[in-house]
This record gives sequence, C-alpha cells and structure tokens, in this order.
Amino acid sequence: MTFAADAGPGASLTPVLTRRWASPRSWSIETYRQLDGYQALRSALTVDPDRLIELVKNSGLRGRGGAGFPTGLKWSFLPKGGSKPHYLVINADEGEPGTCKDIPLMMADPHSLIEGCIITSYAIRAPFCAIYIRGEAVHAIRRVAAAVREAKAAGFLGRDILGSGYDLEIVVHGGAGAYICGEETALLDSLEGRRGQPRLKPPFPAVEGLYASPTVVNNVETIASVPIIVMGGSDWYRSLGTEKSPGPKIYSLSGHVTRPGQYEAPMGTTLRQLLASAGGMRDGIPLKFFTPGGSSTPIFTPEHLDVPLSFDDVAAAGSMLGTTALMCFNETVSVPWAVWKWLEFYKHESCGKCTPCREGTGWLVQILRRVVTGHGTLEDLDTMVDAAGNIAGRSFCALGDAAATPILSSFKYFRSEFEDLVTGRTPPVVDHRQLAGA
Ligand code: L3W
Ligand code: SF4
Repeated sequence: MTFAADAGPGASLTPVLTRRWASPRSWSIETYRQLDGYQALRSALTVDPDRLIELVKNSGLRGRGGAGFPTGLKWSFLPKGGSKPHYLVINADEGEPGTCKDIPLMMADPHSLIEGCIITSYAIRAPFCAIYIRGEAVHAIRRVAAAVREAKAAGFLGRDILGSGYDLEIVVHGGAGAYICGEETALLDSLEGRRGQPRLKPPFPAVEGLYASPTVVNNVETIASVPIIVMGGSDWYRSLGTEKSPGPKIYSLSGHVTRPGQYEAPMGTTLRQLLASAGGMRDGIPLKFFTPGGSSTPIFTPEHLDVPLSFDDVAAAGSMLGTTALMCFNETVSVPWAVWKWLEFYKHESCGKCTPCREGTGWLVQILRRVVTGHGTLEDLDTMVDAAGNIAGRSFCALGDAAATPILSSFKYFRSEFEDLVTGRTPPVVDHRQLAGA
C-alpha cells in the first residue's frame, strides 16, 4: 500500500481551530480581533453561566487530552455554592510521544486558548485560571504569556471584564519537563509547588483539585474549541464529526509521511484519507504500523487504515484515539526497535511512586536491550509479556498502562519479529557496543 496510486480521496479538511494559523502574525491580538476574535467572549458574558455549560454539553465536545471525557459533564460536576473558590487549570503539558497539536496551537493562535479560558472560567464561576505549559516548550510559554498581557491590556482580563462585573486572572506556569505532570493530579501537585506525582482518585479534581478546591482540568485543544461552539452553536458543532465524537479535530501526522504536520478534519476521518492529504507515505515505502493516538495507544496496522478516527470507532477496533498522534512507520522499521525506544521513554519518565511501573519498566528495558542486540531468548519474550501484563491495570496511574501497551499490542501483530531476533533468524537491529553506557 503506497498511497501514490491508490490513495483515494483525501480528507475533507475543515480549518476551524486552525483557520487563523496561516494569517500574518496570527498570534497577535490585532490579527485575532480582525478575524472575529473575542466576539464569542462578548456574547458569552451576556449569558447565564449555567446556560454556557448546557451549550457545551449539547455540543457533545469531548476532552482532547487523551481520554475523551465529555467536557460539559465535567464542568457540571463542580459543586454548586460552597465556600471554596473554583479554578480552571489548562493542561498544556503536551508530552505524549508523537503528539504535536497543543504547542502548535499555542504558537499560532494563543488568543483562541485565552478566549476559551475566559469563557470557561466564567461558565464555572472561577476567578483564577492557570495554564500549565510543558517546561521544554519555552517558546510556547513566552508566546502565551505575551498573549495574556495583550488580553489584559485590552480589557479582556482583570477586573470587571467588558463591564460585566466578572473578574479573572490568568497565570502562565512553566513545568520542569516531567511527562508525569501531564497526568492531571500530578500537574496540580506540581502547580502547588510539590514534586509532581499522581494523587489517588477519587476525589476527582472537580471535587478536590488545586489547593483542595473544585477544579476543572482541561486540555488546550478542548478549551480552544469553546469560543467556536459559542459562535457557531451546538447544532453546527455536531454537524461535524460523528454522533458520539462530534466536532473538528487536529490530527498530528508524523514519521514516514511525505508532508508531516497538523491536519484538521472532522472526527471520524480515516488515516487513509489523512495520508492522501499529506502526500502519502514518504518515497512510496509502504506503511507497516501506526499509533492512532500516541505511543500510549495500542498500535494499528494497514488493515486499520479505514477505521474512522473517533473515540468509539477506534476503541471498537481495539485501540484508543488518545491525542490523535498518528505516528506512521514504514516497512524499514523494526518493531522491537520502536518498542524498545518507547519503553526507554516510559522508564525514564516513570515517577517511581508505585512498584509495578517503577520496577517493571526497568525490567522491560533490560530485556528489550537484550532482544534488539541479539542476546535475548525465547524465555525473555514470555517474561516480557508476563511483566507487561502485571503492569497493566496494576499501576497507580495511566503511565503504567501506557508502558505496557507497546509490548502487548506489538506482540499481537508482530511477535514473529521478536522471535526472529532472539533465534538469530534476523540480525540484531542494534550493535551491543552502541549501548555501552546507555
Ligand atoms: C469527575 C468522575 N471527573 C473521570 C475526569 C478526570 C479527567 C477526565 C478523564 O488520562 C488518557 C490516559 C493516557 N467525576 C470522573 C471525572 N473524570 N471520571 O475525566 O479521566 P480518565 O481517568 O479517563 O483519563 P486521564 O487520567 O485524564 C488520559 C491517554 O489519555 N493519553 C495521554 C496522553 C498524554 C498527554 C500529554 O501529552 N500531556 O495528553 C494518550 O493516549 O494514557 O489513558 O479529567 O478527572 N467520576
Ligand atoms: Fe508513577 Fe508509574 Fe506509578 Fe504512575 S504508574 S504513579 S508514573 S510509578
């Protein structure tokens, strides 16, 4: 399957979230306002906050951070009344391997996120919002912080926003480069100044989040979708995508693709369509496997090219939509090598709080090093599957499950590649001397 001749029609690209990205100085407040920016805020501030929550519920918007939880429902979990303040926290700690949509969004159109933050904070009656951005993305931290200053100078933040009587402050917080801080409760610990490690759930952040107060934690793309729902209405939003996964989605294509990048298309678009829009596989070398939503999601093979990329369709086909990070690997790639690289990542990023993940990821990496250097045994393969099976479902947070996923899903489709390496039918993919000190 090369996508040169048999690609079929491309995706019907629908620039909604990305519609301003190609405009000159798209990140400035001047460009944003020229292109209808902050109009949704004006209209939202005239509406009762509960009606905004209803609107987002009716739109069917689901979280874009990986789990697909219904956004309006999450907002409605915040307790009514009570003495504690409500908070909004934006998870901009984009770190999932292959995921590259939130940082591009913040770079190209930071005001869409900020407008979404203001509307959401108003809807959940929060006086304070924090945007937690991955530490390595210094450029994004600077860009969003500059946009917050612009928004404040224009009267969209601070006291009595647009004469509505509503007050809001937004703080931009840079993380310190730990993947685990993308887990929402570890993020909250980090924001509070502690070492980022997941908390026990329940209580969910909606009940006890930042400083033990009711908190909504949402992803960047989720919140940037709010102004367009306010402007377009829930029926229009539902006219894009599938019934259970409505709206447009930013798909990130990476790997052996002719034109990698972000492609915005309705939920339910297939990889075959996206690849056709992206010029197909690079150099016509066929696709071997791909991740539908980052390395935490079970891999797919060319037989899944026509699976609609929506939460439910991908789940029905045996994987997860995750963050729609479509990493595409061609036939030159060794699956054990790719799995080894992913496991090195999870071992490095394991926070160490629970034994299955802390110890298990280390064991898996040791075994995988033996396998890719040609020093593994058939028994090693069974041990790997056994260890992965004991991490999945037995770890404290989703990182443990994520670490087990590449092993379990690659064995489902490509066990013979591991066997060929340990029996010497294929040569090692890595020279053991390259691993000295690794
Ligand atoms: C109140 C309830 N709130 C659930 C909330 C919960 C959270 C959201 C989803 O992991 C996945 C993970 C990664 N009352 C609630 C409730 N909530 N029940 O709903 O919760 P959950 O536990 O289903 O998922 P999660 O812990 O948010 C997210 C996968 O996404 N993933 C991750 C990518 C990483 C990034 C990144 O780069 N930063 O996004 C990719 O596949 O493995 O399975 O807000 O509080 N009864
Ligand atoms: Fe930490 Fe891994 Fe346990 Fe999550 S699963 S708490 S990352 S050790």
